[in-house]
Parts: sequence; C-alpha cells; structure tokens
Amino acid sequence: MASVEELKNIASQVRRDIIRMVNGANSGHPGGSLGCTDFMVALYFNQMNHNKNFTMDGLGEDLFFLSNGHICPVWYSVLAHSGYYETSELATFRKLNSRMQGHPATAEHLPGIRCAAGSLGQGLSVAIGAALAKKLNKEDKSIVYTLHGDGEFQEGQIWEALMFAPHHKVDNIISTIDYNNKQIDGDVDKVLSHRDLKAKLREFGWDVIEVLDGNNMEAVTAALADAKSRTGKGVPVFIMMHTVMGKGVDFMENQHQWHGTAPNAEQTAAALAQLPETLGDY
Ligand SMILES: Cc1ncc(C[n+]2csc(CCOP(=O)(O)OP(=O)(O)O)c2C)c(N)n1
Ligand SMILES: [Mg+2]
Repeated sequence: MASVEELKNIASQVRRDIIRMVNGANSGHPGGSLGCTDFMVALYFNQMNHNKNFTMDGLGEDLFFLSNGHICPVWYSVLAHSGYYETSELATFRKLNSRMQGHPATAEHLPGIRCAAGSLGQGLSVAIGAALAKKLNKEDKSIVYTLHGDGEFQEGQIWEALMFAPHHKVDNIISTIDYNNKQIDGDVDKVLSHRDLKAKLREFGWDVIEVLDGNNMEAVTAALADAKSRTGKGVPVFIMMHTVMGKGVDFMENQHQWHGTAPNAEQTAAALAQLPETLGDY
C-alpha cells in the first residue's frame, strides 16, 4: 500500500500526463480529469484489489467503472502507472488507431477497461449488474467501484439505478460523485440543480459519506477506507466528493470552460510549471 506522500507524488505526475495528453491531441477534457486525480490515484494505488494482468471477467478482484467517460485522460494515465501498459502509449491519446480514444471503449482492447463510457448515465447500471454477478459467484470480498460526474447525475437512468441498488441490497458497490458543481455549460446549480443530493440519496436508501475536500489525499484515502468498512451491510455505499474542476493548475481551477478545452503551448508550459515531474514524463 502506498503512503500518502507517495500518492501525492503519483498524482502530480498524473496531472502532468493529463495536460500533455490533451495538449498533444489538441482536444479532450482536462478539467474533470484534474479534479478527480487524487481520487483515482488513491483508488488504484491504495484501495482497490486489482490485477494489472487484465482479464475481462475480473474474477476475484475489485472492479472500477468510469461512468463520466470524458475524463478518461486521468484513467489512462493511472492505468499506465499501475502497470497495465507502457506510459509511452499515453502519447497516442485521441490519435488515429490509438487504443486511447477520446472516450473509453472495449473495442480498442485497452487493458483495464471493461465497458465503453461517454454516453453519460450508464455506468451505475452496468456496475450494479457486475456487483450482482459477484454475489452470484459468491465473491464475498470483491467490491465494485464507480465514478460519476455531477452533471452526469442529471441523467434519468442514474435515478433508476439509484432506486434499484438499495431495493436489491447491492451492498458490494461504492459509488462516488465528482461534486465539482461544474458541467459543460456552467454551474450544475444553475443548469439543473440536484437541490439536496445527500438527502435524496439517503432517502433512496444509500449509505452516504461526504468528503468536503476531494483534492486532499488524506481525506480521500480516509473516505475510501471508511466506505469499504461500510460494505456488506445490506445497503449500497455512496461518496459525495467535493472537488475543484481543474485542480492543480491555477488558471483552470473552478472554470467550467476547462471542462473540454485543450491548453495551447503557452498554457501547457504554464500548467506544467505548477506540477512537479515526479515519476518521469512519458
Ligand atoms: C447522454 C449524454 N448527454 C450529453 C453528453 C454531453 N456531455 C459530455 S460531458 C457533459 C457534462 C457533464 O458534466 P459533469 O458530469 O459534471 O462533468 P464535468 O464537466 O464536471 O467533467 C455533457 C453534457 C454526453 N456525453 N452524454
Ligand atoms: Mg461536474
């Protein structure tokens, strides 16, 4: 298990990768990727029991489904640093014939990816199916994780899935929302408010943990450990994780324009100057 210091070092490198990938492709989604970096690093390097020798079935291991597929730069980088494939492949992001398309796809056969994502709202349903399959297989210790965007949570399918999981006692799932209050067109509150999301989730029957600073590695690792301790108790577990879109790059922070905009050469240099190279650039 990595120390918090090690996790922070990995996160800095992952943030560099995100900036360089999106700049290299001149397209992609840096904002949510940077905001979810601490969570993704904590999940893969500290929390999940996962196997870099990838099998689609993932029998006997924890599974992760990225439902807000547009933030795949952070996932591609974390998978590379976890040993699923060489980091040099990150240079192919969004290029023709690359396994790292702008949204994750199984057809590309990139190790670590079990379901296409990008059409928002589907990942929770998929993950509940996987969690139920693990129960059928009597995999008592395996957990299924998901990550969602808060804009994504406006999708109707999410609410069907939120209703389904507690009713069917799917207690081997931990779902997290990237609660950055930003989406493609502005503030989530203004586009279509969730109002009191925590109360809604609790009323639906989820056990909800709130993380006030989802960009604080200590807080994220503690929340994930807490969430794990709450599994297996008859109810699904949810992490409401407040983050800052664009975290780590001052001019991107809290700016919804960076949801899906590529930094130019000058902006890339300014961003990289704020993010120490810790593991080596690809
Ligand atoms: C079903 C569907 N509708 C619309 C879109 C277009 N879209 C892509 S990302 C996005 C905003 C999502 O907001 P959020 O989940 O908060 O992500 P963030 O901007 O925080 O990264 C939208 C509307 C989509 N990908 N899928
Ligand atoms: Mg958002």
